[in-house]
Amino acid sequence: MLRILGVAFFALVTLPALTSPVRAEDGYDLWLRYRPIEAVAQYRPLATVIVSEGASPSLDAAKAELTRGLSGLLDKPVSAGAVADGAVVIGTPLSSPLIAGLKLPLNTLGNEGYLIRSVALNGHAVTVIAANSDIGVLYGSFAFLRLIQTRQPINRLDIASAPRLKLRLLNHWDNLDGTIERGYAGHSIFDWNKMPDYLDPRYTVMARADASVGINGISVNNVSADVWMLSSMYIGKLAALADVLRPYGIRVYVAARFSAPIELGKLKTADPADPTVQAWWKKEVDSIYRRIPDFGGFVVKANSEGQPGPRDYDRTQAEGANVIADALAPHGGIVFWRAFVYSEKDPTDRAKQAYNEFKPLDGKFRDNVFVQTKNGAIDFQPREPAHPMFGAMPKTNLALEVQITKEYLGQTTHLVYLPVLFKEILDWDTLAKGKGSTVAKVIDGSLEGHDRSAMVGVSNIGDDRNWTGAQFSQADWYGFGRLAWDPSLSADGIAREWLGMTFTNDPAFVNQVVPMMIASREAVVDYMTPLGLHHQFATSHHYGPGPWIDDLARPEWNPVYYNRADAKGLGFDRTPSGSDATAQYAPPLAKLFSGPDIPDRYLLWFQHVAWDHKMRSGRTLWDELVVHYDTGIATVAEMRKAWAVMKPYVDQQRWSQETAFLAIQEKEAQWWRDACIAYFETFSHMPMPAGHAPPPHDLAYYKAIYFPYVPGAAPHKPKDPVE
Ligand code: GCV
Repeated sequence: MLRILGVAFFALVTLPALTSPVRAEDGYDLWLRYRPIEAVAQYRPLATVIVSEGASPSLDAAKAELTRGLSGLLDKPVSAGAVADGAVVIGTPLSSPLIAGLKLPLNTLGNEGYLIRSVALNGHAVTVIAANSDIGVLYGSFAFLRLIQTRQPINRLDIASAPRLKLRLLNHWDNLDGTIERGYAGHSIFDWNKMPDYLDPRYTVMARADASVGINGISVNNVSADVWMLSSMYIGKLAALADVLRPYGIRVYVAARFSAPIELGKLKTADPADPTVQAWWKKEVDSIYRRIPDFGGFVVKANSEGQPGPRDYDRTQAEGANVIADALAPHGGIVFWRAFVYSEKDPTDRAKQAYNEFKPLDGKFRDNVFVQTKNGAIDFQPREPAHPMFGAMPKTNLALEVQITKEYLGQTTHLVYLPVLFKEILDWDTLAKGKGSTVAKVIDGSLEGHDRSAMVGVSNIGDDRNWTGAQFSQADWYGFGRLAWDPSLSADGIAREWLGMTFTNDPAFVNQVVPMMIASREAVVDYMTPLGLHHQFATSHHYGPGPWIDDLARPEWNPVYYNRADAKGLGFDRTPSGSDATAQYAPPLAKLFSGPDIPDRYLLWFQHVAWDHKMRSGRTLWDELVVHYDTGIATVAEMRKAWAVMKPYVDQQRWSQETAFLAIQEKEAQWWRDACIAYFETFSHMPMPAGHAPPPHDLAYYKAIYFPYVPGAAPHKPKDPVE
């Protein structure tokens, strides 16, 4: 057994207990593959027939999923029928007299929870999947299938589950022309040109996958929004899409452009205090609800990266959000107002700007507004301390926004299992109301007694055959949904489930691949931005390293702004002697981050540290930095080895693709390390620590690396080509 960073990789492999060769797969079926299980004989008597009284689109979806799933898993047709031994009886007390007669304790499950219980019914041993709503039944059906997919016993079940967060949303950053901002899995899945007349069957498959993990809303377009999305033409298309998603409990939302009253409404202003603007939003919203009665609401990116917003009229973020919220409120709609706001004019440390702008507005937002806050104060970096707004806005509904697409984490080919990152943030203790004031408790509403709760993930879905560009990126979509349902789940447990459903439950496989997935997150931190470094990415597309970049229009777009490398040392001084961003955290954290006890992982985020500073390990900062870069590469090398011996357990197609991707990851980890060291050594002037090789090329070589086209970046004119 190999150990890296305390993570065990099992090199001992037993051959899989397969009766037939592993069938080629392309990943299209995601974690809903429903391939026959090994022990069909044990499970078949426990799922013989599906009993469903009443009918509704969601109940029909549940029935269809159980039919598909059970028939596949048990390798025999399982269809609808009457109560018998082994029946799976689904429904609500309202739709099913059988369920009503059982008088099940459903009162704590809310509108989306479910109960799965083994009971006796009319003298037969059956499993009931019961809920207060049809969508709860659908969620329960997926959960029941998951039990079989992960080979759990199903003979004595008593499971009750309800989501801890009420709104669990994906934000698709899809442009209406089919490109995706920060999309690494092909083009947009939404084929707007053919809607509303043609609705690609993939929308239904996506809805099934979303529902299987409890995602209950999607916003369909890029937050840097195209105003056309609000036009009557596109709302008509959206209404057709909403009809497809509705049975799966998924509401549609739209990213709205703040200046829509001008561009679409032909008004002279979008000033939220202007009565004509208020009337315009009301009219627009009313007309949307006439066509989509359960429309979810809007996501708004305002006064951020060139987007229009209330500041253009000297109004606050709250005034901007509220005008839209007021239009939505009569219909039960929501505004997700993004806190990702930083100004091209404000010289304040970018990490402080959102807090500075939003904190004074605490209590000023309408109740149907969420302030949608990224996990960290900069921008979806491999590691960030939690955003200081969590815990600091007690009178505001805060939604956590994480990025499922891997803009800053190697994009398509790097295996980085994101639930580890998501958990780090959910479990982060803000200390806002004493110990245990975690981000999870902030966003589930329990810390401050809010009724509303939400978590949002920037989608990684595209029209690639395998949906997410890489097999392992499916785990990030899956894990996001599972954590939004229950933030207390472990990243390890989610990985086990997902691997079992997506590949095989063979312990020799799962026990080998789980540690590899868990280690992958720290690996990317190590080889890209160790010890609290951040935003060291190449310009615009963020693919590859660029720590030397210093010539972009805005200071905070330049990596040098964040690394602050100089002759003395490295890191951004955010202590009271620097930008004082530490003061935005609860006092004990502010003290920790400003002082000598700061954890290594956040060191260079908060402090400017001398090159020869003695670290906890006894090494100098310089040596420690190099060791981290090399540890990152070594971890990827171990991941490659671990995956290589998994060949017997995985079909050729998926195994080979991941094998190639891991090789790319290792090569690029090396590139990251070499380029960063080549740059930082021009300041440290220190020798490489013993046993660590210098970069094979000089800095000019790394600076010259240039990619004219990278997926996910905005269209642009590249530099002239070189021969
Ligand atoms: C949609 C980062 C990304 C942008 C993105 C922005 C945001 O800056 O690089 O592509 O824009 O975040 O979250 O609004």
